[in-house]
Amino acid sequence: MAGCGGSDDAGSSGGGDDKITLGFSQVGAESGWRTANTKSIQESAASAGIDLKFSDAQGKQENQIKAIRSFITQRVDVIAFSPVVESGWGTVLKEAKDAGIPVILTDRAIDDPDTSLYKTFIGSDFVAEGKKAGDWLVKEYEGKTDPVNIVELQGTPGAAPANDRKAGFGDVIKADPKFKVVASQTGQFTRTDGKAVMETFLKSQPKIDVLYAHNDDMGLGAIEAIEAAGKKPGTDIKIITVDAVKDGMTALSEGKINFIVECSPLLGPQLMDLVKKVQDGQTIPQRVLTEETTFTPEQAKEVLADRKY
Ligand code: GYE
Repeated sequence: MAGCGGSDDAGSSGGGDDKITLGFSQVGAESGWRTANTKSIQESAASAGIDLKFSDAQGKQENQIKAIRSFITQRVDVIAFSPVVESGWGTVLKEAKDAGIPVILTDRAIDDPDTSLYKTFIGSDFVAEGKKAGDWLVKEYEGKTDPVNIVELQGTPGAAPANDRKAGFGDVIKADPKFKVVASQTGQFTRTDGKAVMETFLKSQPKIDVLYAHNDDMGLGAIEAIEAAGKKPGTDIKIITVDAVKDGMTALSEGKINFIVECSPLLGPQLMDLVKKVQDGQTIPQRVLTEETTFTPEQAKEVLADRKY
């Protein structure tokens, strides 16, 4: 198993000490958000005195399923994971349940209707994030009647934040027919793909007014493509992204991005708290929502110096 980052006293769970062992399966390292999320989880496990077995799935569901099975075999106390896609978790989570190991969903949801497969889901409301992006756009073009051509860079296909950010945004803009999503494709939440797909959009679309990218990294990649095409990001093409990581906030403060919807990756402290409560047999809420805001370029300038990630 590709485990690293935790302590190396493998197999100690259930042994002499009363340290909680947490098996955590991470999506990968696709974005600035993910890197900050991993750091938050590793640091807060260390300071909470939790023995973390960390596994990086490199973007593959099959690796996550393998990691979860390995955590079950190792008899960890609690399993937490950030599901790369929404579907296909029933079998392995049933195995964890049968083994009596509680599971916590972190960051991303699953679509299984059986909520007894996990104790809680901690993370953002991605539909609300998409709506905030749409609300900004509606305001920005208030009173105007000309068509607004939008291109969309979607996250990983099948991932909750990709599905929900698309849905929330679409829900808001459909109220006004001047808004047209003329092209929408996945950029896999990465800078490289964001850039490559934006290049094809720029070639195939005669007029692009707005780019909506499901995360900062794809938006940052797209900015490179826009500049290479001799256009000014933020002016010739307005850009909305989600996350608010430092690189995104920097581009926002420079006017290259126009609006960012925040999605906080700092889930570690709350997760460790929930792990302790679950281990303790306490009842915890089925859903723990992350608190988030939005940023304009002016607001980005104010907070940029203190932005930790
Ligand atoms: O927005 C994106 C990352 O699941 C909320 O995954 C997370 C998303 C985040 O790759 O940058």
